[in-house]
Formats: sequence, C-alpha cells, structure tokens
Amino acid sequence: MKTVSLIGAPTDVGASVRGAGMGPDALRVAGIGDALRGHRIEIIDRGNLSGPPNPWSSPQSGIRHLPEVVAWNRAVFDAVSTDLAMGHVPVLMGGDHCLAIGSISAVARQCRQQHKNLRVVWLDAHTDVNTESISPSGNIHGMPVAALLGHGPADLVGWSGERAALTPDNIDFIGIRSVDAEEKQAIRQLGLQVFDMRHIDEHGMRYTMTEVLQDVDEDTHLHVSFDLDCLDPMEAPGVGTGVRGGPTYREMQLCMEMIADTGRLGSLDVVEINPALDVRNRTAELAVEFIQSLFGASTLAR
Ligand code: 4U7
Ligand code: MN
Ligand code: MN
Ligand code: MN
Repeated sequence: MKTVSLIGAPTDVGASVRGAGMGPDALRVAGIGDALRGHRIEIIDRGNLSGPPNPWSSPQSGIRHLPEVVAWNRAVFDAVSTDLAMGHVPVLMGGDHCLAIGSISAVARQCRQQHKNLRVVWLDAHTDVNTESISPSGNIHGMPVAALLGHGPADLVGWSGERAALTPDNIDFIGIRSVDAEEKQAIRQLGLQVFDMRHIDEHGMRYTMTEVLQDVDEDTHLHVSFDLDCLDPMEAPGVGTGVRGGPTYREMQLCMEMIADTGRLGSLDVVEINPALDVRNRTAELAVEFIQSLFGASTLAR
C-alpha cells in the first residue's frame, strides 16, 4: 500500500499578496486526508513545519525576503528528504510556490541517488522562471524554476548537490498564460518546453498530456508542482495572482487522470491556495478533488 505524507508549510514569504500561509489548514478542512484514505492510501499528516514570520519588507537587490525563503525551504528540503527516504510520497502543502525550491531539490537528490529519471510537471498560469535581475516584483514565488535550473542568488541554488537540480528537458509547463517580458527571453534561451493555453486550445489537453508523458517509463519519478492559479479564477478564486483563461474543470481532471494512469507519481506540491481571497474554501475543495484524481480515484478500473 502506498503511503502519502502530508507536510504543511504555512508561509507566504515568497508572495506579495498575503494569505497563502493558510493553505495547509484549508486543505485539511477540505478533507485532504480522508479523501485519500478512501482510496486505499495510507496517510500520515506530519503537521506543519515552522519558520520565520513574513517580515513584509520591500525588495533588496531585486529580491524580497531571501533569508526567510531560505529558512522555510531548508525545513521543506529536510522534511521531503526524510519522507522520500522512507519510501513515502510526500505531498507538500504550501504556502506559496517558492517552496518548490526545497521540495524539488530534495526529489532531485533522491532521484540521482536511486538512478531514477526525474520528470517535473509544472501546472501553473506562470512559468516562475524569473531571477532577481529580471523579476518585475522581486517575489521569490516567481523564481523557483530559475533557481532549480541553477540561476538566481547563490543562496537559492545548488540544494540538490548539483548546481542545477533540473535541466530544461526535465520539466514541462502546462496551463501557462502569463509570462513577463524578460522571462520570455529566459525561456527561449533555456529551451524550456512550455505548453501554454494556446497550445491546449489548439491541440487539446489529451494530445498535450500525451506529449508531456511520452517518455515516462518504469524508472521515472514524476513530480507534480500544482499551483492552483493554473485553473481559471472563475473556478478557483482563492489565489493571489489569478489570470483569466485557464483550463476548464474537465481539462484539468483529464490532466490529473492521465498522470495517474502512468502510476509513476512520486511527489507533489500543492501551492498558492489563498483562503483569505477564497469563497467558502472552494479552491481548497477543488484542489482536493484534483488530488484524488491524481492518485487514481477517477479511474474506473481501479
Ligand atoms: B506563482 C510574476 F510579475 N511573474 O514574478 C512575478 F506577474 O507561483 C508573477 O506562479 C509570479 O503564483 C507568480 O511576480 C508566482 C508577475
Ligand atoms: Mn507558481
Ligand atoms: Mn502561478
Ligand atoms: Mn500565484
């Protein structure tokens, strides 16, 4: 039986809109534990990690709250590493998306040790590939992909044991519709594979996911980094940086179901839920529905 460990990281230090720190409890209130238990998955709730408060200060040298982001990510890195070593599937409940630096670095290190192929599926309205020199906001939740690729301030780079936890061919982006001007150049220079909303409109979610998952095999560890602002804000209003024009409910379900069908999901981030902006916990409830599908709930055969 699969064991999933829930790890709460209640912080919004990487964002400029406050409230994402309430995400872990919103997911618990929405019943994330029982929802997965219902599908023959053993659940361990590790509770919440602790870290520094949000100093709520302005950017310094193009970046905000760097020491606080480092401290939170260190806690995330350690917790995710511990559960991976135990053979568990860690589910990091954010918190804002800066926490993917710690979680994916831990996953990358474990994959290297176990000679597994790492594939990251980044579900987001944004590509999060800014650095302190190009970011329009200085918010680190817009920078985790760059840091994981080895770009950004030294404190955010090299956590996996290599300068780059990921190479551009390890990661696919789905649902993208908001990329900053200089971020676009970075994407082109790095050669990142971006399946933006235009691609999904033109080719459909089914074909898109077939492309994303084509080289997944039995030696693959699949990590999903699920930023709830990937969804349309009409569906998921509880996010700090919502952008119109996301995938529909069914498109997102199909995406989750096709990932589940691979049987290779090894770790997950659920980030950017902002209960302060939500309507009756709808966004956390939606997240729980999608997470159930990600773990195979909507596949009739199982
Ligand atoms: B999220 C932004 F400028 N690109 O860098 C930035 F539009 O983790 C938004 O995807 C980043 O929610 C959004 O601040 C970060 C902005
Ligand atoms: Mn994001
Ligand atoms: Mn986003
Ligand atoms: Mn956001």
